[in-house]
Amino acid sequence: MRSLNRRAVLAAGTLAATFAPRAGAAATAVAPLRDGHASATPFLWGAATAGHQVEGNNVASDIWLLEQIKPTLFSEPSGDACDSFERWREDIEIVQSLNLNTYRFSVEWSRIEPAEGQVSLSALDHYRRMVLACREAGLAPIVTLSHFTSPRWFAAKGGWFHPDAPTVFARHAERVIRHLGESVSHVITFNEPNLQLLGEWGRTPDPAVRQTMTDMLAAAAKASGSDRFSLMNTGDAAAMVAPVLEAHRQARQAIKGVRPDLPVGMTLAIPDDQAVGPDSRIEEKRATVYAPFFVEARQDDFLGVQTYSRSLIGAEGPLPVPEGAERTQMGDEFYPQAIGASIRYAHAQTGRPILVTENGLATQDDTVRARFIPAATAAVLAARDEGVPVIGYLHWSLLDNFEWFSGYGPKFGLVSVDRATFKRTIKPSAQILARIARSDLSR
Ligand code: IFM
Repeated sequence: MRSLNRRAVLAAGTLAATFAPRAGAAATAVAPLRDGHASATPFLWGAATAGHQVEGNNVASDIWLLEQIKPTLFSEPSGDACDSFERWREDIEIVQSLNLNTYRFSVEWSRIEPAEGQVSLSALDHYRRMVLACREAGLAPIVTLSHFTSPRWFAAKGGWFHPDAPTVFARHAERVIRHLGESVSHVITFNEPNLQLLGEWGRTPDPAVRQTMTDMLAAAAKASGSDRFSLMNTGDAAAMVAPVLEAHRQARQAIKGVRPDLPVGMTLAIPDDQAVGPDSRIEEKRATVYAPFFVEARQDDFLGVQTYSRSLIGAEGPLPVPEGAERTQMGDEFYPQAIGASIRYAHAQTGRPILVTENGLATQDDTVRARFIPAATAAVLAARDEGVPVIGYLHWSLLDNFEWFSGYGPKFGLVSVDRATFKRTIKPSAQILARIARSDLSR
């Protein structure tokens, strides 16, 4: 079970800006997004990472424990990841060198609050330095508060199912924004809170994976001296929607209390769903997987859309990737134009400005990424030209990083990372994105 595909595990049913000027310039205030329209600020061209996937040694987090415990569904532990907790300045310099104006990263709650109520000012200072360094480099820093991981103590209390979870998360959100200050460009409360619903919809769980998941969580609970261990996108997916949306609401309110001008949103995993045949179950899927989140997103400043491929939906549910189609390392169909349809759909459903917070593919062959990027960005810009308020495109990912259950096998990065030395090497496909960004920003 070396390379467990994240989607396969999810399907098992148990896991369940403002643009600041270039270098040296002072940070500017964030222009508010006007109702339903993108602000007049430049298009956000960027790359994204998440703390647990790049920082390394995120030892107080829930997922770190699951990687270590027996049995585990993780093919390997995250370990040092890309050593970005130390090398973040280099990462920011790379983003800047690629003509991009935005860096999306996440703050790790378990570093900021490793034990309940014990706040690490040193960790908060670390992330504040990152935000300020982005601004100094002319980058808009987009901060994600919850990118799957939570502190281990939070999971051991029942995670998002604990009645206090929304309040506790909102307190964390307020603390982060107070400390990171005026330079944050946009805040994402939750990354893909609909991922488990998406993975499970219309699929029959693999009983062996389901059993290992149950055993892994039981072992983690025991190791934590608890009778429960619950994290984002595990357990009863439908039951988790309400508490997570309540946490989002409370966090948004807390953030606005500190910075009323700061754009707040969440991100959703949205493939380009395509109906096949007259009895396609596509609307049923949409009602289950996206609709509750869209309702809430209508109150947000923007919606983050994360698209990797298309999904064909027939009368029985999801259909396999068409025979003979080119596939990525994750088994998805190579289908870069998908992002155009998901942007239009998400905007039509919410009326909100859309930020492409993730888009990309896993491939060992960078020439495939070099074909993907022009086609995907062309689809985004075509939607923008049609009048869809798309405010940016952030490629996933800046670095070849830790791909959850699949470990270090899948290569999503614009930049490769030597696993022994952490040396970063910019791939040719990154220069293609750099050229596209420069040409668009200089129009
Ligand atoms: O690596 C993940 C990321 O953490 C969330 N969105 C999908 C990416 C690729 O699977």
